[in-house]
Order: sequence, then structure tokens, then C-alpha cells
Amino acid sequence: MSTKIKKTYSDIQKAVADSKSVLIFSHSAPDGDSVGSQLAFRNYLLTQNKDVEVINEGTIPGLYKNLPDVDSVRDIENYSSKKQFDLVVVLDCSNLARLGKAEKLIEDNVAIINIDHHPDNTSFGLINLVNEVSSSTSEILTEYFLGIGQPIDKNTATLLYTGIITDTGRFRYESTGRRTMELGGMLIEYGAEPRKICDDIFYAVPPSILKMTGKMLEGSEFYEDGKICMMELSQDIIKKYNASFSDFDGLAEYTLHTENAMVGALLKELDDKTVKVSLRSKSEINVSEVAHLYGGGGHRNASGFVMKSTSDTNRKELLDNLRGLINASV
Ligand SMILES: [Mn+2]
Repeated sequence: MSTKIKKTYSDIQKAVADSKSVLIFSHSAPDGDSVGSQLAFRNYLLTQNKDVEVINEGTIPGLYKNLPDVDSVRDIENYSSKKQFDLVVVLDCSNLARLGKAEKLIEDNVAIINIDHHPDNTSFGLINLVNEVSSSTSEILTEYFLGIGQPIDKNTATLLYTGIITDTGRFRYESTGRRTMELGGMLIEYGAEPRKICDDIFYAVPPSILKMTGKMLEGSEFYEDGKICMMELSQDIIKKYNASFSDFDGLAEYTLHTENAMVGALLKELDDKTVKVSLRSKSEINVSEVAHLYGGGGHRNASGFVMKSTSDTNRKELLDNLRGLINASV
């Protein structure tokens, strides 16, 4: 362990030891890594007898309903307490704006611990444990617990394992390193059940959503010798299958399922004026460049943005932008 990491670990330990009450935040629109790492950090603080609150903007997608103690996460919409906290921990956020409405709970001058793996992290904390090479915030926390000799119980192992598999696409993305696998193995030793966790998250869709997925797949369109794949969920389909927002989680992955596919786009027509577009890509192709053109953002291989309609002009423009990415990459 490097001297710098050792110092950061002991700074975190000291800040935790000096605190009585701690607020744990993560980004709005919670996902497996944000909630997994929040609840894992909560467990750690509970072993230190701290008074802990976990708060986010947005409801937690149903696929995480089996996570241990998931009910302890509060949605900012239902949180009215004026209680003061003496330490704030922000997990999986490159900056404080990512907290959405939850940001307003942060008092001036309160100490912030920032733990994250996003490359654009702004080091906004008093203490910053940021490793952009790490697959996930959950991976960073696993290293931290091992590093300070904090025992990892079965529930914590389950939470950390969940964060790692969701952020790595089940150990598939380039961010998966040898160490990610080693840590996954250790978490299994501490009680994480790989089959159960994976089934709970990825193989528990309602039958109606499976059928809706069938409709979406049937309408796939391919361009540039199959290098580009576009899929769409129209308002009619979304209504017919009674899909809710969290049912869309993971659907965009299907746009990269075919041979030759390099870039994928899934257009979700939420209402007459809102089309959420999810972009996916392989290897070096950076779809966040296109997302930025539309005021969106995200990672190199997974980003998104909102456009006003799926009109022919909009689709053609999007397709041209995606073609531009393909042509620039050859
Ligand atoms: Mn993450």
C-alpha cells in the first residue's frame, strides 16, 4: 500500500472516529454501485456506533429490492428532518451537483469525505479517496475495509459484490482488472452469493417487461454493416406493457448484442416531448461525445441524453452523429 493511500485511509478513520452522526450521500437516480457502497459504508459506521442516515434523490430501482437493509435508504422527497450531522460522506459522485436535491442538506463548513472512481472527480472533499482505475466505488471500499482491517460480514459482502458486478457489467467492462476479480473472490469468501445476487438483479424482470423487450428487439434497425444498432420503445409500447422507469434498466445493453455492433442507441419515448436516449459503445469509441452535443453526459462506453421527439429529422441527425463516431474510429 502506498504511503499516500495509507495516509488517506487513516484520515478517513480519524474523521469517522471524531464524528458522532454521519450523513451518507450518493448521486441521484440510484444504481447498484451507489446504493451498494452507501449501505456498505453504513454497516461500517454502525460497527463504530455512529448515528447514520443514508439519503438520495430518487427511488431505488426495484431490481435492488433484495439488498440487505435497502429500506434504510431515504429519498430526499420524504426527508424533512432539520437534524445536524457532523460528517458527510459522498460516494460514487464526481461532484456535488450529482447529488441533485440532496445537496442542499450539506451545511457550510461540514467535513466531507469524497470516495469515488469517476475520472472527472473534482476532489471536492476535505478528504478525497479517488481512484479512477477502480471499477467501482464498491471496489474502492472493499480495498479500504481490507486495508484498515475492518471485518466484512455477509451483508456487507453482498452489497459490495452488487456494486462491483453492476458497475462492471458482471466483470465484463474494460474497468475489470485482475484485482477486481480477486476482490470479488474475497467477497464470496465473506459470504456474497454470486448466483443469488446475479439472479436477483438481472434475472427477475416481470413477464410483461420480458415481452416488451421482445417488441423492442423485433424493431431493431441496423446501419453501417451492422456497426450501428438502434432500438426504440414508443409511448404505445411502454403503456401497453405498463413499464415503469426502472424497468428500462439494462435494456440499452441489447443494442450491442449482435456481431459487428460497435455503437448502440435506445430511444425511450417517455411522453410527447421527452425521449430519453441511452448510448452504448465498444472499446475506444466514445459515445459521451455525442451525448455532450445534446447536453447529456456519462462514460465513454455508456452515456445518455434527452431529446424532444423521435421525428425523422432527429433520428437522422442522431444517426449521422453516430456514423461520425464510427468513421472517426477506422
Ligand atoms: Mn460507480
